[in-house]
Amino acid sequence: MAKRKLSTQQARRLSKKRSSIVDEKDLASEAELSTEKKIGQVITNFGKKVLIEAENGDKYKCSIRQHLGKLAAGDRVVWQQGMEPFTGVISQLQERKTLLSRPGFRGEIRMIAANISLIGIVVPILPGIHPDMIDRYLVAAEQIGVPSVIILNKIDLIEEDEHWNAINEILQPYIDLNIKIIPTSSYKDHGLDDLQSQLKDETSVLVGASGAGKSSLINALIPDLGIRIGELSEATGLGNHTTSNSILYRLPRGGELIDSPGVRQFSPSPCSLSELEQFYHDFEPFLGLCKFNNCSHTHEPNCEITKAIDNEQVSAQRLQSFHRLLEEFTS
Ligand SMILES: Nc1nc2c(ncn2[C@@H]2O[C@H](COP(=O)(O)OP(=O)(O)OP(=O)(O)O)[C@@H](O)[C@H]2O)c(=O)[nH]1
Ligand SMILES: [Mg+2]
Ligand SMILES: [Zn+2]
Repeated sequence: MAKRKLSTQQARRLSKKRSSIVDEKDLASEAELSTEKKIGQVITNFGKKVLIEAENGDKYKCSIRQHLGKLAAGDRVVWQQGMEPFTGVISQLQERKTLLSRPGFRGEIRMIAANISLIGIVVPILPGIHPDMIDRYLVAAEQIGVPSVIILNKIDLIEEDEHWNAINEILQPYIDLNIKIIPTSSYKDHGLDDLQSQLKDETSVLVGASGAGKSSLINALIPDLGIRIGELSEATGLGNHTTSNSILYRLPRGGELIDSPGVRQFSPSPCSLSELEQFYHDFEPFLGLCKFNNCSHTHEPNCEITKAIDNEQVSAQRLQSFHRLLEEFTS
């Protein structure tokens, strides 16, 4: 049977029916899309659709042409408006400058944020600082060539000077690596100005364990965010407590900030021993000096890295995290 052309009314009725279905085959037909191609930015993912922000600031729920694969918060795209209000179809992904991702349970790649220029590792005082987690994010940041800062959060929970001493001791290797540490508390409005100036004009992502206080920091940085989260959850049908998908926000003083879901354990992409060594900059002065050129810095004789630890030139904790990563990558 020959294909019949639909009347506008029929097409509209059909598109209403289709709006609950999200497969590529159910995308609005070409005739229902505006021919004008526009630029937009992915705000968040939900189901198989994404919420994008158009250049004028309006948000659109968009389907994605299948050949594009998945999109991440921060991606820049070309899209066309659909017939239904505030809907559209993404037809093109613009070049991704950077992508932070992590391996998922089944070995698939889970995208965290795209086009980022800074990673904010949120480390809470309570339940405690986990240097291994910091090192894992530092490695991931090195892998994609993006600088990091450490956001020492919930400092309202520090009561005694001794507690500060213990914290400083844990953080000393990062101070020595010239990584900026920003103490913050969204409860006590502490360090937020400093954080805001670090994030200004960057596209940053906040990462860290679940409950580290990432979303609370974003709430504190963006005064009318409560309202915007309401708008977002209305548009996506998602709740707004534990973060389940990365979401991009615009900072009032400039810059884009991506909130990401907390993880129990973060893993960078697996890499070789010699690559991993390069990401530990505190090992740098000693690399290539061990007796064996494939020295894993564990049991080998004449290992310059273990000597450096004995001489307190490198922290033992850093070598431990290095070994744990190496073991994970090779098992
Ligand atoms: N004491 C203290 N508690 C805080 C602070 N910021 C957040 N919290 C608490 O920490 C808990 C987790 O905060 P969230 O902001 O939801 O943490 P998150 O990192 O976004 O967590 P996920 O979305 O699960 O990754 C909440 O109970 C907050 O009330 C702070 O500055 N000080
Ligand atoms: Mg959150
Ligand atoms: Zn060695």
